[in-house]
Amino acid sequence: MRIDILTLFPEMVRAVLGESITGRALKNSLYELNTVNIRDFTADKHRRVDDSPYGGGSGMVMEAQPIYDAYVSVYSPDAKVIYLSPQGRPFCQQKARTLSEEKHLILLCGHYEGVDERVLEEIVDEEISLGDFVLTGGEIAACAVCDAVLRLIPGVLGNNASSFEESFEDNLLEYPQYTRPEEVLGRRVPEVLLSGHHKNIERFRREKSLERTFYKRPDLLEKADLTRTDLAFLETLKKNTK
Ligand code: 4FN
Repeated sequence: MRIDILTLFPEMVRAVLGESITGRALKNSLYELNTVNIRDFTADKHRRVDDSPYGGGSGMVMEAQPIYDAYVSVYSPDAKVIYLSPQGRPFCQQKARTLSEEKHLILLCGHYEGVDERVLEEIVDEEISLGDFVLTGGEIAACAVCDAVLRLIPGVLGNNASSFEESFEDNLLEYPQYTRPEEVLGRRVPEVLLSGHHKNIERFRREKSLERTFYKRPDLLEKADLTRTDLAFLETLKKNTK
């Protein structure tokens, strides 16, 4: 996969994706990352890329021309162009999955009050939002989307990648994790995890996953892959809640 990120802050994006697992994958050429500084495409002698909005009002708007020229410089016929925007569809794991199958992504990050609508109409295939809050720019959202997409690319996570993935793809929250020592601050590891009884451990973890999802994110249960045993367990939770 090739990813081009059109941004006013290329160092910010490289700093984030250059670390940890996405950084290792970049070194190992498991994907290509190209950050494009929109300012390099300004036609203005003072290197300005923003101007005041037609119709008046406060703040500045990113001009169409530098963004369009930055886009042309990285365009390929395979490219899918994504604008990170609060107006986009909320990002989700299913979207990360489908994007991980693309050959070429071009991500556009906005700043100031936003981007001249006409360049968005011309180049954007899809708008994606990270969530309902105000950001100063689209870069952090772009990095989050890249992180979610890149870890799905074969080889990026390393060996036991597929088993790691399975645990997330059933749309349940994770069960609690514990590591040595057996007692911390007077709190012991649940006995079943020390028992070596694999069937019981599996059942304990599944029930904790279901319980957490039920109490903390009941909305996720609608999308979850549930067995009849899961549904029966959820019924006992509902009864205890009443
Ligand atoms: N944000 C809201 C309403 C109006 C404006 C904003 C806002 C950065 C260029 C967009 C924000 C949130 C999630 C990109 C927010 C995202 C952005 C994102 C983003 C500067 C213009 C702006 C009602 C959502 C609170 C600023 C709501 N995911 N404007 O944040 O780019 O991707």
